[in-house]
Amino acid sequence: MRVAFLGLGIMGQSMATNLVKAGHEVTVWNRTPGKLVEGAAVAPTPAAAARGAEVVWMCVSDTNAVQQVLFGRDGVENSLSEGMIVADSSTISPSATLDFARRLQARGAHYVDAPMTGSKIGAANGTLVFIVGGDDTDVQRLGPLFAAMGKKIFRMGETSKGQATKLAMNLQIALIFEGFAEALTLATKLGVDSDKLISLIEATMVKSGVVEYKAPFILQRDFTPNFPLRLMHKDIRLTLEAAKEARVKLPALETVEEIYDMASEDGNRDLDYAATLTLLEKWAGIQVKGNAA
Ligand code: NA7
Repeated sequence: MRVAFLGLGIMGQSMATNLVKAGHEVTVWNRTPGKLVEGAAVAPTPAAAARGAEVVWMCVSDTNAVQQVLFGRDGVENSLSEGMIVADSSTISPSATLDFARRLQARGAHYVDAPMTGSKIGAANGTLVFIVGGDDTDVQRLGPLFAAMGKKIFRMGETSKGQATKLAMNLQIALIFEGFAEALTLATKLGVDSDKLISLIEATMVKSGVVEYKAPFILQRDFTPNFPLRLMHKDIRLTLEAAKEARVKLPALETVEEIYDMASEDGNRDLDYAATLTLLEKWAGIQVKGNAA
């Protein structure tokens, strides 16, 4: 398929690469010039990338970035064509997604929200899990592209339900990780060996994919970003905004947001969100260690 891929960040770069590898005709655009994908053409603007494309796929930071890419100067809006599908893998506001979709649909284009989970490693290996909202026929048309970038798609309902679900998923990741980080901090302060604690977690109902994924990085004190703290912070804010719009109270997430505020002020924005642990360690006056460290 002829695909315009907009946004070559940590995720987008690998996703576009996998589309090329699967034989699609890809044109890429990135706000800051100079990012390339081998085998893909490069366009100077979103409008230029989208011209003649069957599908425009976005993967940019946040709601504002998607708005810019679609409706800003030289945005995708200028190159819409009847039947074109605009797919968005950024994690953004569900209510803004509905607004964007309505504006594009009024011009004959189709909109699919397809945020994903799987981090940098999933994007690189083509094993992302897509969480999708949109029309059945559109999602089916995108099938070969989903297959090139991911291992599974979950259909959550009509447009914006992918984004709504993604927020509900990241809410859990943030809280599960926070629980793990607080447990490690307390156990360390009380003299418990972290490797032994983690073995116990893995053998009991406390185990989780989040702990399994993050534990080795923490034990090696490797906080290079698989999922940067600044983006999880953004998702926490989005989730609290969506909750406010829906008149839902999320007290645990409100507290975790404060921890992310402080971890950001501490200079950890561009590290992995696992670096929130370092704040707890600082308060406790300890450092979590494992044999791998
Ligand atoms: P990154 O690595 O932070 O990349 C973000 C991308 O978004 C990058 O290409 C940025 O371009 C682009 N960006 C940021 N702001 C804008 C605006 N205003 N206009 C156009 N493009 C912009 O993020 P990830 O790849 O890890 O994640 C992307 C999304 O997937 C995000 O929503 C996650 O939560 C999930 P730059 O190179 O800075 O010019």
